[in-house]
Order: sequence, then C-alpha cells, then structure tokens
Amino acid sequence: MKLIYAIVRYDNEDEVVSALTKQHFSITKLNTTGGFLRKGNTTLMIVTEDEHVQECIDIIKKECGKRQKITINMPYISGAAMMNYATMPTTVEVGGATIFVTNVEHFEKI
Ligand code: 2BA
Repeated sequence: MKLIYAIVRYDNEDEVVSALTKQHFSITKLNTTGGFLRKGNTTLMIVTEDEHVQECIDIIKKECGKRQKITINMPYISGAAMMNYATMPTTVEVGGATIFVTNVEHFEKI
C-alpha cells in the first residue's frame, strides 16, 4: 500500500479531484503554500494499493497538463522582503504536478 502526495496548482485542483474520485480513489486535500513562490497550491494525499499507483499518476498527469516557464520578480530572500531584488526577474517552471510516493506501514479505519 502506498501514500501518494501530489502537489498541484489551484487551477487544476477541481479537474484532478473529480477525475480521481470518478475512478474510486479516496483523497484528502490540503491547502498548502510553496516555499519558493509563496503562492497557494493544493496537496492531495491518496492512499491506494500498489497496483493502482500508476493509474493514479496517469490521471494526475492527464489533468494537470504540461509545465510552463514563467518569469517572476523575486520579492523574498530568506523570508525577508528585499526591495533590491523586487525587480530582478527569475524564470521558473510551473504547472504539471510534483508527486511523491511513499510506503504505508499500517492502514486502519476505526
Ligand atoms: P514552490 O516552492 O513555490 O516552487 C514553485 C516553482 O519554483 C517550482 O515548481 C520550481 O520550478 C521553482 N523552484 C522551487 N524551488 C526553487 C529553488 N530553490 N530555486 C529555483 N527555483 C525553484 P515545481 O518544481 O513544479 O514545484 C511546485 C511546488 O511543489 C513547489 O512550490 C512546492 O510547493 C512543491 N515542491 C516541489 N518540489 C518539492 C520538494 N522537493 N519538496 C517539497 N515540496 C516540493
């Protein structure tokens, strides 16, 4: 049994959750914030049997689309506002999803 963490963009959340639910995956949705951009994103926690992990990842891939490059200004360095950096453009990739798969040692519902 595995626990899949999928960090997705807010924009994709509804479609991913609907598609996964339709295929009978159980999901816990967490409102999270990326440490780098400090923007809200959504983390989905999905526990499933090993043989369903790939199906789950395929659905997430399909619904989240491709990664895109965006250019942003960097208002924060080490947690503090740095006015000198506010106009410095930085290019990052966003979109798609970031997925971690971990083993579940014990699963129980009481
Ligand atoms: P953020 O931390 O806000 O990162 C947004 C995007 O900024 C990242 O997209 C990446 O393209 C870039 N980025 C992140 N950290 C960076 C750094 N130290 N230097 C330069 N560029 C950096 P994604 O890789 O698609 O990540 C999207 C979100 O997924 C992240 O939002 C974070 O919430 C989560 N995430 C990604 N990798 C993670 C990891 N190894 N551990 C925990 N969370 C992660």
